[in-house]
Amino acid sequence: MNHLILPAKLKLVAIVTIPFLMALLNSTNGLATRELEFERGSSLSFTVNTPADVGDTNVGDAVCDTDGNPGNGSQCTLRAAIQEVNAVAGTETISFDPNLNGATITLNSALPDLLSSVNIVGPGASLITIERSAAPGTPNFRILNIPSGLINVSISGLTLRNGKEDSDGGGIRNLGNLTITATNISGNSALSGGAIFSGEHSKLTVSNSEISGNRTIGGAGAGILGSGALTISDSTCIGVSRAGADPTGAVATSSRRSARPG
Ligand SMILES: [Ca+2]
Ligand SMILES: [Ca+2]
Repeated sequence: MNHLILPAKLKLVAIVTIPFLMALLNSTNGLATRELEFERGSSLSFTVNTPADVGDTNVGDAVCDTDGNPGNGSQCTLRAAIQEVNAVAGTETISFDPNLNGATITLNSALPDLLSSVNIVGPGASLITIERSAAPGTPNFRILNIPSGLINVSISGLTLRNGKEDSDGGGIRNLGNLTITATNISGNSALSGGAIFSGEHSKLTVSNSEISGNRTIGGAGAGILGSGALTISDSTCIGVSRAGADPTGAVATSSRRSARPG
């Protein structure tokens, strides 16, 4: 390493000035970082503590609460948590109160699309189920929709069931970057991509999960139809066709994707 030989006076100026400039730089960087964090939104966390399916009463206040009364604590539903997640940028977390273990969250209408990066952390596929209601007259809708290529979503430790969609992706439609871990996706149906449809420019990673008993209504991929990057590891993926007898379409990639591997 080369050392500059400076006159004594210049050395003194350097000793005094450089730490000052470094301190100023650090301070400016810190300010810039904090401003950036504010712009991006903080990493908020919401804990679902009721299986009810009602919306937040004051969306955007960073409090997941459905009864309009902050004085009695938060009555936080999955629907309300997603509404609050969508109200801020950044990467938020939705988790589930242990008191909900064993519960089924029954949806009577489609949840809001996921519009902000979020980690949805369940306690285990056998402990929390999120399902489209099986009641007669319930409209067709999928369980989760990720319509933007700009967001990252992870889902773990949940069962997603009984989604029904007239187009692609009965359980989940992913146009972003989706990671699914230790999750069971079953009993969903769609025109194609019975459990999951993942779009051409999207990324889907599935590990330690079971995708079974999903079906298509004439299209490909009774389990998964993936057109973008697709990684499946340590998972079971079994699909059934409309006839209920053909498991060959459990995972399908589009012909366009097949023609351009990698
Ligand atoms: Ca709120
Ligand atoms: Ca409340």
